Amino acid sequence: MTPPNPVLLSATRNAVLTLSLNRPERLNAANDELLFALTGALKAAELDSAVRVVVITGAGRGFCAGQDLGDVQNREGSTNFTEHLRHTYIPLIQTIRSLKKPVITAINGVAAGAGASLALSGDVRLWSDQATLIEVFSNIALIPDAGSTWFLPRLVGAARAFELMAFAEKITAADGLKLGLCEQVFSAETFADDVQAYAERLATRPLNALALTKQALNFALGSTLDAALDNEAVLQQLAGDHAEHQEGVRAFAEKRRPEFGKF
Ligand code: LHQ
Repeated sequence: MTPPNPVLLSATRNAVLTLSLNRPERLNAANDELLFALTGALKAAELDSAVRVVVITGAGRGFCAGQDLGDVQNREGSTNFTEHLRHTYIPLIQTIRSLKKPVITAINGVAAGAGASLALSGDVRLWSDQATLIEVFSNIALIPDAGSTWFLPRLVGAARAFELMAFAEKITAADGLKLGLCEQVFSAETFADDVQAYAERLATRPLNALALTKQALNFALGSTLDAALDNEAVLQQLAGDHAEHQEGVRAFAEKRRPEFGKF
């Protein structure tokens, strides 16, 4: 049975599954329940043929303020950070990065700490003009985790990433766009509708090819050029053997728009 106030809200419209972190009074700071619910919902989305694109966003004025610090304080004894990360954030970020469907992180407000890592983990990052991102960890003398040390230097370079992390600088939407932390910025007033429209547009694209594109990019980010070239050749076979490809070629010959949605 669904609890009266679930930590994660879920709604599917026109093949777009929107997962909203729902602890708005704490700016959606994450506790174990929320992290497990989000990871579980993403895994279920992979198997659900009605879902072609997943959006992760936040309820209320925040996206995610990172780990719920009250939750950490309430644990008895010293926190086992390593085990906690291995059981919660690591499977979450791995699930997003390996999901065979595009994941959009829709940053409606502040994304801080592990919430910033989550914001950066999407295949597409859409920000409201009110969104901010803060690598806030050093304010409590922790190191960036949940993938921030991997995502951020690849986007802005190691030295800029270090500076943002060392001073826990607040990055506004305008700066986020300049730095390459997001693909689009939408007005806060129309944010949910703009995100839905973007996601629906993405849902019309060839899903098998996009899943393989994501796999190829993930691989290439950690490989040599030679290895990436060869991996492309292997994955291209999987794309070319799929019915989507036949549809794309047929549509081109017939001078019509391809209908990828049926695959
Ligand atoms: C919060 C939180 C929060 C609880 C706002 N927890 N209540 C991984 C594994 C294991 C352990 C440790 O950490 C990690 C990774 C991490 O994520 S570490 C980083 C943890 N996050 C933070 O340190 C962020 C703390 N929050 C803030 O710095 C500010 O709240 C930000 C900059 C996010 C937003 O500032 P404001 O817009 O001024 O909002 P606010 O501070 O007034 O917060 C609103 C409410 O949300 C407030 O509650 P209250 O009852 O006073 O209204 C905050 O206490 C609560 N809240 N973040 N992480």
